Amino acid sequence: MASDELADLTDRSQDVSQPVDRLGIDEKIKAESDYLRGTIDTALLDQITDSVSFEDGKLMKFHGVYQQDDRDVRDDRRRRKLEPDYRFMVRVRLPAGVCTTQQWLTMDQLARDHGRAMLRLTTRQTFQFHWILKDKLKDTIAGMHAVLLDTIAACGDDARTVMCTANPDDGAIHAELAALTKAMSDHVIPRTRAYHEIWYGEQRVASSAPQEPFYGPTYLPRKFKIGIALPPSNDIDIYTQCLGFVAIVEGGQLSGFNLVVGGGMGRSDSDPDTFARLGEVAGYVDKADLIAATDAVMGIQRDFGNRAIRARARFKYTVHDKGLAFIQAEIARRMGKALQPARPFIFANNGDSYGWVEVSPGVWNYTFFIEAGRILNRTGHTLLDALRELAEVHPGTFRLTPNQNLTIAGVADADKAAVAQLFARHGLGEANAISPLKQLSMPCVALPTCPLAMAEAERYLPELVGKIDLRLARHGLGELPITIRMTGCPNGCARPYVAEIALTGRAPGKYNLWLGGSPKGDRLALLARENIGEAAILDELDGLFERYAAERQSDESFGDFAHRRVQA
Ligand code: SRM
Ligand code: SF4
Repeated sequence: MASDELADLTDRSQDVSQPVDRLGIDEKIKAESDYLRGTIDTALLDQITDSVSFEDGKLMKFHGVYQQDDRDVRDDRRRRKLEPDYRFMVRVRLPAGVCTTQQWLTMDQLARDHGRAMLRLTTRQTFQFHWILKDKLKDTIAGMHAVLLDTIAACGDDARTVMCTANPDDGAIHAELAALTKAMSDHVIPRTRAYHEIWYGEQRVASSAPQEPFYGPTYLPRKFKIGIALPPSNDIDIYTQCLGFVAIVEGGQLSGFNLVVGGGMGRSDSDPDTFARLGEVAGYVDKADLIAATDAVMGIQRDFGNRAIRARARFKYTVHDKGLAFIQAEIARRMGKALQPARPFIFANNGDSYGWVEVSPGVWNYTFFIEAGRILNRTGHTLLDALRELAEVHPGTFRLTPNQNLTIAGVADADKAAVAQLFARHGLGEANAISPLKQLSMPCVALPTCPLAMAEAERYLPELVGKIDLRLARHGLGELPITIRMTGCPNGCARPYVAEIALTGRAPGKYNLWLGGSPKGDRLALLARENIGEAAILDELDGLFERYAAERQSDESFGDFAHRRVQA
């Protein structure tokens, strides 16, 4: 790297504690990428391998594309001296999880054409396609462009697709928030034309304008996550976002937002310097200042985030290391005005509102449980087909929820029965007729596609939930709502560390057991047992259920009780 480029890397940094010779490899790759172009264009044409180079793989994340391989066949292929079964995961940018029916139909078709006829709804309200072959990537991405969807910054060291409460009672406020969420998402994505050149085949045009006026050549130190919550719903788990906005509604109107800064889940079992952290309320801004506040906070992370140690590069560590007072002062300096005192708000829970909810007179939303967010046809339950059929006639929209479920939004009174009949015809009439524990269960993807998975999650949690339900029933607790989340590794993609019961993968069949998050998502769970298998998990929970049934204080949630017990 030339010395002037190295100087450029620190141009934006006012933090003198980051000498240039200690910058991580990712900083070098970004700086040398020609604003995210790398050699992706030629790598896509290379027919010798189904993979791309390490550097292009890193850069493709900024384009919403991850190189993976089928881990179920990895060992067999290695034995047969074959290269891994390389595939790509493509993640869509879908602000607020709002999807038109036209967009849904396109997603459906692309999944059928290139993604083994399945879609995955994620914990951040978007679609993932798995199993895409390298030579189908352009078709997939150009295909969604036709309905104004893209994958820009769905991953990478930039601001991800922005989340928003999916299914509040007030349809008008949701419409305003969803529009603000979309505007914010469009504002925070990279400006480089690399995406348009690589995926849409546009010609590069010479320009003297800066390619990345905000981000600069090295983007952010790490990914950055933003979400807007509309109380009393905390479905987006605002305390786990890098930057959260709590919508404040006064006199029936949206007035502004409380800022919550510095949350994050990712941690490593082997590195005690990494930890899950809850965001802190920093103050209030009027709604007109939403984008200015976002720029200020992202600017702080761009300039002060740790670019030398990637494991400490998330914004939560910047907030932790610098302190809230410093962050508040920097926001004020960058915005040219101080944050106002935070306004009161109350969260009720972090789950979804299942079933029918009337959002304005005569207009309804229907939210239903989707196991692990996986949309496909199974024998007797043809979910993919059902949603295509519905998308062909539904005049409203579909909304992806932060709990991997789906809301059919904007159903007229007169159409409710037809929607119910359609679901019944596809074997989905009883989608929500499941235990409260199952309704509040959420696994990450894990095996076989996630390269970081150490244990199963999506393929195992449903079975385990069934066994836990039997234990609950034994103690007369079958109707108890408890959030339970499972991840295949400690990274926390299902936001486990705020769940009442959480299991994070350590090794095949082995998990750490965390207990005592709150049903509102505002408290971290505590590590109760390490590296245990199913029998020990069930024993531990069974004992706790027994004590809860006998000793709980009135109205005490299971999470509150478990927190008391583990702390004691
Ligand atoms: Fe995640 C990485 C899947 C939400 C923390 N996450 C990954 C990768 C891309 C693995 C990789 O780096 O190669 C996983 C792809 C698996 C696959 O085969 O699809 C993956 N993360 C997911 C999804 C699909 C889980 C799901 O079941 O829905 C979620 C996609 C969200 C989206 O639409 O953008 C997903 N990931 C999250 C969340 C939850 C959230 O953001 O609300 C977290 C915890 C919050 C946070 O960021 O602190 C999360 N993912 C991580 C981390 C740990 C980051 C850290 O701070 O250390 C990694 C690993 C990394 O980035 O190095 C990771
Ligand atoms: Fe993969 Fe770990 Fe995220 Fe699960 S938590 S999807 S195993 S990175």
